[in-house]
Amino acid sequence: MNEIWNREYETMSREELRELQYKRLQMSLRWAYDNVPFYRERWERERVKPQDVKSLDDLWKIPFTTKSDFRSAYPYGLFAVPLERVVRIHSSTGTTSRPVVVGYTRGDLNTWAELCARVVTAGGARPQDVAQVAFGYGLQTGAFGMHAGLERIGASVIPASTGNTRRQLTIMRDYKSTVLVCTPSYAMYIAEAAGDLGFDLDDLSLRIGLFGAEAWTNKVREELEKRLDISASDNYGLSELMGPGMSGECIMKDGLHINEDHFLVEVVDPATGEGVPEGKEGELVFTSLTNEALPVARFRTGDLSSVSYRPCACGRTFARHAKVYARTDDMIVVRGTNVFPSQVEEVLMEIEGVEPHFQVILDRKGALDEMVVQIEVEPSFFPDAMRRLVEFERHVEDRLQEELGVRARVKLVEPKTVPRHTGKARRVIDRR
Ligand code: DLL
Repeated sequence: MNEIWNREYETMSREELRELQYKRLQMSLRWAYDNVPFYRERWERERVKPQDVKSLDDLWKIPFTTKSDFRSAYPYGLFAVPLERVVRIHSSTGTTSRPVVVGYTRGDLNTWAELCARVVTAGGARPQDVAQVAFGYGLQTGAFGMHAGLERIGASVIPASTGNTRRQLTIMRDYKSTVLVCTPSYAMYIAEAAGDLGFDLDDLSLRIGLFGAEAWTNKVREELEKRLDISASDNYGLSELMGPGMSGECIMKDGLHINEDHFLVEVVDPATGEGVPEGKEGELVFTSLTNEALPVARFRTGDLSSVSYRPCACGRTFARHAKVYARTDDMIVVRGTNVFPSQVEEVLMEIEGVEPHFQVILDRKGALDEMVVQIEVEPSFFPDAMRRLVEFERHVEDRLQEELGVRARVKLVEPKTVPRHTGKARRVIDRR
């Protein structure tokens, strides 16, 4: 089971890796400085030049890049090559403002396929697999990236795209898909809808799930593995740097190996921007080492995680980051207490009878924040006495309070009424 797509790089010694990283870093910083006026101006203002970075430890001298820099540069302001060298453009949906636009040269697409090939191999996909890609084939990066990686390893790729769950299940059953590629919340939805749509999960041939693009807990993993009878792995990435293919779990499922020969990782304190020691949680910051169209220096992802350089039993020498459970910006503040939706999920998944769908609704009643957690219970609950339901609500409220340190009102809703998503799930509605 433990195959490695590119042994030469994925198992190179840390010493060799650092040498390679430094060589590539120098080239990449120089490339950005020479070709992207944004970087040149910003770095000149900070009085730093690429040659001031004399080792990997000097990286802190380079200023951070943020999502808002991408937005101000909309659409092509951060590109380092003329459009005639760009062969693909993607963008991530701007829910609140302008979208982030990213470009790839032919060389970038080749690297992207290579890195996704590593990630899908680490997750257990093989040439004989039939891989159903249920990410949306559109502006976003998920589908095209994973598609290219799966094709590169020689799997038979089905570009099913997202939505139309009945057709999704028909394809899965009839074409005998062995690998499912999508967001964990869509996988959960597929598993759940199957029965209602007249499918028997036992008729499927799935063996592997490659899930990513949003935060999900190990409890959700267990649930997906059980319901779909698969081994599920996590993979991570973001459009600004490349899309999927930046990191992924191996069979040990103990952290996601970062493709460190193409991306330098740092973990910083989100408040101060200072580096934190190995193993400590902070915000992930990435620097691209080989991007041609869009070199990115020290991008603040907003994703909270920690990094470990301990050797992994799978043989890969690349550092691993812990599963990303939360973003600095999905933290909600309820009556002064910081709450992450992932904490709510963790509690709910431990409670017998709760379905893995919920929504947090925030309101302001007078001066006070009110937090309502809508959860679904198993259908068998409903015919039961009202008293049992009320007791159950109190029980969940108590458990949430223990974990979050703030009281939420729990509202049970009928099965299948919390909105489902075919892409990334929306867990919080803030009406304050
Ligand atoms: O979600 C790229 C991707 C597609 C990765 C398919 C994996 C699979 P964006 O739409 O730009 O790109 O969103 C990036 O999504 O900063 C994280 O907050 C979140 N995210 C992505 N993967 C994971 C993951 C794609 N495995 C943002 N776990 C990132 C937790 C994730 N969060």
